[in-house]
Amino acid sequence: MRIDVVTIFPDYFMPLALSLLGKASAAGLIEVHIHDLRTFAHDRHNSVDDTPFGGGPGMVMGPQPWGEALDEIAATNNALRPVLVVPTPSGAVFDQRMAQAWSTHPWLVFACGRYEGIDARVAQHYAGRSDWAGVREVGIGDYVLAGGEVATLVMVEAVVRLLPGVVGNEASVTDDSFAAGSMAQLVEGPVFTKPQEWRGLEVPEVLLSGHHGRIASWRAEQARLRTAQMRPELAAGTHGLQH
Ligand code: 6GU
Repeated sequence: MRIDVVTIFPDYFMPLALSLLGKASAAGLIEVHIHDLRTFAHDRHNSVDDTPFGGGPGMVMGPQPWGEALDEIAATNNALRPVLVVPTPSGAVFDQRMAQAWSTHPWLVFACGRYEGIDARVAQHYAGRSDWAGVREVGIGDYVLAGGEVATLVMVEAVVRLLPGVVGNEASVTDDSFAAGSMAQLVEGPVFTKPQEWRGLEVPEVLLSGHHGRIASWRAEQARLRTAQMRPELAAGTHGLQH
């Protein structure tokens, strides 16, 4: 998978060289390119923002540098159609299903906005371009961040760990909280490792029994209990039904 990120803060993406994502890059499973939006601005101060039409607080990122940056990125590979991801708190909320859907695309381009966001014509323009595979405006939850950079890191990590060969144990991906399949819309229950007793607390005995059937039913029940307690909206089945 190829991943491009356009941002005015390229240093935000240094964590992509670490851990799971760094290993995926080193192994050639992903190819990541970070672009500084300011290199596509042409005035003396490399400005990328301006006052909003209609008035109001804050600044809006103008369409000109975005158009040039995205066109230049797309022109580097005419064989693939990129999906444009525009992180924004006003978008649909990113979830595991989106991560799974995106993990099947060969090329994701993230456009990180700052200030009050990116001129709306940018998303509109690329949604209408047949040489692009569409535009996804998405947020990561109901709170406001200073820009799309952290949200992009979240989404990249969620997508890349689903790619074949990135996580050592494939079962640890399919059994995740929210993964499609038997555990769908449940969070995972508690996990334990050695020692068997720690500060007076014992590991649940069923986990030591070696009885795989009983262990599986216990874990399923724990997942149901934990979901009811921590995520009642999931337990009620009223979450994610719009997908
Ligand atoms: Cl994608 N951007 C910003 N600025 N705030 C957010 C967000 C994105 N998702 C949740 N809050």
